[in-house]
Amino acid sequence: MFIYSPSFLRAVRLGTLAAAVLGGSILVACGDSDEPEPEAAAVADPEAEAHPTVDPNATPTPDPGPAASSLKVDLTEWSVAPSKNSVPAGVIQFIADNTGGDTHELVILRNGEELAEVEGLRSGHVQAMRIRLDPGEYELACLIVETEPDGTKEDHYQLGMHTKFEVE
Ligand SMILES: [Cu+2]
Repeated sequence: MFIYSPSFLRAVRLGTLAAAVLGGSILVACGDSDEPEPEAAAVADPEAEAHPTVDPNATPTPDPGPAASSLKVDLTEWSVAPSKNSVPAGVIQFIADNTGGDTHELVILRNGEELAEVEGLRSGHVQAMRIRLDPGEYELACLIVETEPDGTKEDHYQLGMHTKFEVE
């Protein structure tokens, strides 16, 4: 005799769900053998595995992996002064250090396009960001434009907050 009970139904549903999840896992595992397993990904830099060649239009990811090089970028009125003017391609850590009195930002640009930024960095604050960059010519800049009480604009870029930066 068939026993029809809520607990039996639950068991059936769970069984179906388990099968669906298992099916999904198999599909993923077979989809691309180059993809690291989720467990290994957190340790083994999934971006490096998945994208061995650097995309020139790469956008920053939550974790691009450990930085191959690191530099400090001093932001003040009115200059952007990196501790190095060139670094090797790869994951680069930029440590934005606002030593000025105003709020500044550090924007990484290539051909006028914004790739990444540390925004709204207040006086005395330090914030790091990592991004994977291809070889090429970049620009580090602060793009803040303030409007003074008398209506005049204070354009940080125009006042000198930009510099060339090379990735080799
Ligand atoms: Cu600024």
